[in-house]
Amino acid sequence: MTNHKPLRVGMVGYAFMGAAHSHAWRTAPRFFDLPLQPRLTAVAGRNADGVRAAADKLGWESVETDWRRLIERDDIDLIDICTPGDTHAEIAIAALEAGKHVLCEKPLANSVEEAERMTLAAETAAKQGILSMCGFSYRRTPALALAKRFVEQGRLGDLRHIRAQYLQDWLSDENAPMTWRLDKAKSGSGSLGDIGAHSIDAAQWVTGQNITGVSALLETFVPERPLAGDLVGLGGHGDLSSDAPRGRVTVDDAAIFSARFDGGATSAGAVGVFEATRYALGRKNAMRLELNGTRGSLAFDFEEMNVLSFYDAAESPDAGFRRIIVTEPEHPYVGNWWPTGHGLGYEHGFTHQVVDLVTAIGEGRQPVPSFADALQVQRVLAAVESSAANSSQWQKV
Ligand code: SOE
Repeated sequence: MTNHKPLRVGMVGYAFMGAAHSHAWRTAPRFFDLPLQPRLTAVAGRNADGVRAAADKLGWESVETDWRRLIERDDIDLIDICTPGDTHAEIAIAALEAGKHVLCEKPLANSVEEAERMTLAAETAAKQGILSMCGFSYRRTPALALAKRFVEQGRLGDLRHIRAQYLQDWLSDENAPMTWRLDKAKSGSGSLGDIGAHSIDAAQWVTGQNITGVSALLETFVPERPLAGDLVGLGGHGDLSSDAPRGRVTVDDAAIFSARFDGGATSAGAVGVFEATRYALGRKNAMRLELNGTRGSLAFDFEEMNVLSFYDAAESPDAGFRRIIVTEPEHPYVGNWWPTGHGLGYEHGFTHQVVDLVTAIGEGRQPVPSFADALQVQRVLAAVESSAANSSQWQKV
């Protein structure tokens, strides 16, 4: 039974991530027993009409047109940051210093410097019981959480290869219009930080190993795109007329890098290959991870998110990969939803993220991933950019 002591949330931003987080705040206490009862107290956005409409649609009790008001209000306990990366540091640090818990969308920031300041503020606030987490939601996909369980149980043995791809295709059309995700000042980077960050966090978390160095290349295939209003969403089709004003793309369209891992607490470090792109025509949200160890292999593809493929070297070689449908009650998170075989979706990762965050806050312990965990991802992102800018030279993290 969920405790009725409220956890009053103030969310900044109400686009794609705002909608996903709102769903999670509403749904978590209805399927999981939580130590605190989330309340959708206020949502903030600069456009008064837009934020009012979002509050009505997404279920928020009140609205603000300045995020600073959320931080001033004494009826808000937690700030949920669902904005582009250029505002994460200012909002998170102000919230933590005002004694508000923080959930911040990924990537943590647009630079290592910002991420370091955020992590320092988080560690200082934690001493006063003010807690924070970064929203790498794929950790809460049951199949990836099961993959981590398999690694921890030693079912793969020592890891040799870590292979991560994140493939989308919403920029394949060269006339797809500009969005904030293509403007370095807003987004910090392109495919690398937007989707590559998920692969980096997932690979490090599932394996328990951190990346220690990379060799990378970045590519921008389409340097200019039609300006089509203040598009914040994904994809869409721009003005096809050739004389439509066009804006410069200032981020990577694709990121490719090799990596060494530190071996974690177990073994010699694994080697990794990463790829993130928005031009893999036909791949819609193929966040993939494959691990090859000395006793077995695991493979996951978010486009079949309820499945985990497992190869056990102890079985006969012709046994092939086992296709595990990750919907058994003993699988992570699944027991709180539907009978076996009835799959989950993208939104469940956000609900599980709220469950884990609220439970940690209720129990007074550090939620994961912490800002420090997200800072490690930020360091990898910076190393990839540095390597790519220096003829793909090896770059330590
Ligand atoms: C766009 O690439 C995007 O919405 C990412 O920003 C999200 O983090 C990812 O979960 C889905 O794709």
